[in-house]
Amino acid sequence: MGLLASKKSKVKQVQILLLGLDSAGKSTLLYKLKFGQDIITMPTIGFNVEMIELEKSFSLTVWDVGGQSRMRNLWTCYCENADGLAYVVDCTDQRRLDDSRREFEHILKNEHIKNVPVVLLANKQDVPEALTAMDITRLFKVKQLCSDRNWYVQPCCAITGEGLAEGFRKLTGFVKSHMKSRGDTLAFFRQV
Ligand code: G3D
Ligand code: MG
Repeated sequence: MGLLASKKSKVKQVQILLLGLDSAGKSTLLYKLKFGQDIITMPTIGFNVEMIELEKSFSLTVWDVGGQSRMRNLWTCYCENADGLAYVVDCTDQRRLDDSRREFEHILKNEHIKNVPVVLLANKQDVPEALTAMDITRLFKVKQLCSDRNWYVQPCCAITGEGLAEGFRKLTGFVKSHMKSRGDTLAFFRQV
């Protein structure tokens, strides 16, 4: 530990919960962000976790939790240490839009993520008939549901990567100010 500490580099690590219905594009998005590559995804059983560094000295640990209906009960187990929530919406899946909205509303009620900032990722914008970020803001009643926290709706395409870094930067900014307002910044420093 002493040897490690002597490197004197401090990286702030924050935990980001990546949720959304199955097939919304969570895993595609995570690996596009991590490796800049399209990967062929399989339905996520359990979770994927990756560290992403969009800024030096600020590292995001992103938890991509499976979104199938039988997995959704487990989402709450990941809430306890979450500093930010990224919620992915498949903007082409109008049939399940209400399911997605309901799950979103439900997870926001979790006491562990009370006031925790949220970015909704309005995914699959490459598809011509996709709902827009404005549509999602309205249909998900985001202003109302997220009135107790910072929020933003980011249009994106996990296949091309468009909008992903912007969305996660926005979330990072929110997380920083949330941590500052809680006055516990130092507790989140880890020496590496
Ligand atoms: P999940 O992790 O949320 O369950 P996946 O979702 O990342 O496994 O993606 C589910 C499917 O949606 C995949 O297609 C993936 O290629 C596709 N997808 C993800 N993001 C986008 C996007 O931005 N645009 C388009 N057009 N498709 C996307 P398959 O065919 O492998 O099921
Ligand atoms: Mg997945």
